[in-house]
Order: sequence, then structure tokens, then C-alpha cells
Amino acid sequence: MILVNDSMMDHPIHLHGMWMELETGAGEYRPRKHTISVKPGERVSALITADAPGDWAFHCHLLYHMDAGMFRVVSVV
Ligand SMILES: [Cu+2]
Repeated sequence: MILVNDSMMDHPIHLHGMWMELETGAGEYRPRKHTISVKPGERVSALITADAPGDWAFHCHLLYHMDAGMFRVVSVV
């Protein structure tokens, strides 16, 4: 998954149910995260192994951002 922040605010993006492995450019060193903070203007890449069937919340962890629409469901079938 590629996350692009084209806003002027930080967004701590949280995926439920599965790890996101943050690609750092340091080879096999990929921190496993449930939440990745994406800074303004930043583009980050995370690897996800979709091994947990079901519907999972995927949202910004700032609740007023989530309430404003930064919320989606990730379905693993
Ligand atoms: Cu946000």
C-alpha cells in the first residue's frame, strides 16, 4: 500500500487486523506497525500480508479526521 499525504496535516493512519510493514529503504528492516504517521507532503510504502479474512477498519487516528471522512473498510476475502 502506498500512502500519500497531500494535505498540510499529519495523519496517523491505522489499519485494524493486520500488520503494515513500513518500507524504510533499509532492506529487510521493515518496522511492523498498526499505525503509520504520514507527514504533510510525505509518501510512504507499506507491505501488507492480507491473511486475516473479514472487514477491517482503516482510518486516520485523529478522530475528528475520521469523523470528517477519513475512514474506509478493507475487506479480505
Ligand atoms: Cu488525519
